[in-house]
Amino acid sequence: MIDELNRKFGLPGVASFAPGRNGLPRLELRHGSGASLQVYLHGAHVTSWRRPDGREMLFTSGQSEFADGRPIRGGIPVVFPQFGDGPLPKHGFARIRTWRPEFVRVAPGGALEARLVLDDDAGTYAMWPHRFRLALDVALSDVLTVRVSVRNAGGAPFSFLAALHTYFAVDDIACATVLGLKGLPFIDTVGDGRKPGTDGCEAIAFDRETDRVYARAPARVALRDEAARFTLALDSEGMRDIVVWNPWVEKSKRMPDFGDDEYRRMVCVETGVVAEGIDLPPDGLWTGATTFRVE
Ligand code: TA6
Repeated sequence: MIDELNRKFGLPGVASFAPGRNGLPRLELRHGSGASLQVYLHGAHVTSWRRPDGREMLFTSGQSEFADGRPIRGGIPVVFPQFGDGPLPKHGFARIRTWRPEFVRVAPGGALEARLVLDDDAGTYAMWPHRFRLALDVALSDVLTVRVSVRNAGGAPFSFLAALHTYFAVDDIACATVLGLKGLPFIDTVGDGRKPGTDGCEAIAFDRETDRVYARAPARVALRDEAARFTLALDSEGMRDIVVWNPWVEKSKRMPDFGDDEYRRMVCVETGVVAEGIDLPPDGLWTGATTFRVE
């Protein structure tokens, strides 16, 4: 399978497939700037994004499973068509299905681009009786852009939620903050609650379990890692909501695919449509994208 994938999609020196964890096929992109990216066909799951100097910007748990039917813990989980708990598997089924590559190419400006797609099948239709085509597009240069596209391939409208549930690697959560959400209303979803709140601070700091949904958030937010001395800007289009999450101590202990102390080295800043569903008519198309830029 790997040989066939490389025959069809490999680009010598810049793009190749290789067996990843547990032999799952993984596309590896290597940009001339020194930046690199790894994305599994399982879930179209980006598990590594290294900036040009080689620093890994994403967190993936050392205890993550890499198995059929199970989500990878970390990287950029693709959430669709459900966010959180509900009648479908948590955060939907897109992240636990095997996607297939549609293209790998070098864009005119030199960025490395790849598209993975997922169509409905008997398994998804049994859970969610709609025809769809999902596409995940990555574009790697000295920045990373990730785009999710949803097409309604059926004859009836449907409503969905979607997100990039991105886990960022930080040197120490005690020195990490999220900027750009000052004073904006959010829903605190820690535990079973859904408590409205606002935070008048310039930056969200982390000293407890944090799980906030900001509906209608700004298109730009940023993650500051004071210990590693970088600011990572997230610029989105079509992704109208932001979720900020760190499981902290007790929830980390309850997650079998997450180390008890790994909360100290990660924070999720998620971009998507998670508060209100997107209604898509037959043949309708929705796209949302986020560009990640280290400053
Ligand atoms: O986005 C935050 C959240 O909904 C948290 O409540 C937590 O459950 C997290 O997602 C991880 O969910 P997962 O299903 O990947 O364990």
